[in-house]
Amino acid sequence: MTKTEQVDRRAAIGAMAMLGSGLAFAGVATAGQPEADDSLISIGYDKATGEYVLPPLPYDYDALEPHLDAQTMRIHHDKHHAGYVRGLNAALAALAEARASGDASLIQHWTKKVSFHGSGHVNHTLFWLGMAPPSRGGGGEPSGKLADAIVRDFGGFDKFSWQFQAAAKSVEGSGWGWLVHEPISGRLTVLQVENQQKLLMTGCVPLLGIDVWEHAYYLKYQNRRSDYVAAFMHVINWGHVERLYERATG
Ligand code: MN3
Repeated sequence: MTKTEQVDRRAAIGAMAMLGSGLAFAGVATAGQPEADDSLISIGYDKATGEYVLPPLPYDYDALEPHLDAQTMRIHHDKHHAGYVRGLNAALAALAEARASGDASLIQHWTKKVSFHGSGHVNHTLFWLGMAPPSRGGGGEPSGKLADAIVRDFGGFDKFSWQFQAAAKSVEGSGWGWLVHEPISGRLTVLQVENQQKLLMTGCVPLLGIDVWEHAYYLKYQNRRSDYVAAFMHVINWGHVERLYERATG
């Protein structure tokens, strides 16, 4: 890797941290192997090679059945998420070349690609970690500080659940529903993100996201996005979301 590429990577990491929240994609001991306590977010980057990497699914492809089917999980993780990782690494290399060439339109093109693929990588990494099979703690309701904050900011878990699902169901086109921590006010809020990153509020820390691109549900649910969103609620890994919240609020 050239020095320029290294600088670009650092810049991109910084940009993703702002965009995505202060998530540091660092601290990977071995590609694909989560470190003990930091399995939350640090598994998408390999410091040794300086490349972003596809983190392994933290459970089997069929572990979220019947809510999320194995075929969808396999294609979504192995093909779609892998495509974002590949796209991000490629876009950063192309961006370095564009900068060296001084071609402003190419720089603009590849900068947008870094934002899109980089956000796709962050989103999917958090998406997998935000779910767990019911036999391993998926579903139910949060506890602790996060539960208190949900009562404070939404009026109760049921009201949060309704708002989160309503937001996810009504994203226009492809996108995400996110529960985020807004650090200026210290409040929780729900955002609708289009594509991978549009309509995100800068600085917000993503805690829980549901992918509502059709590739996330169409094989099993076809046009019934509402049913998919309702099913997702049964596999939320609230323990993971609570850890992200505690980290964000220190
Ligand atoms: Mn997806």
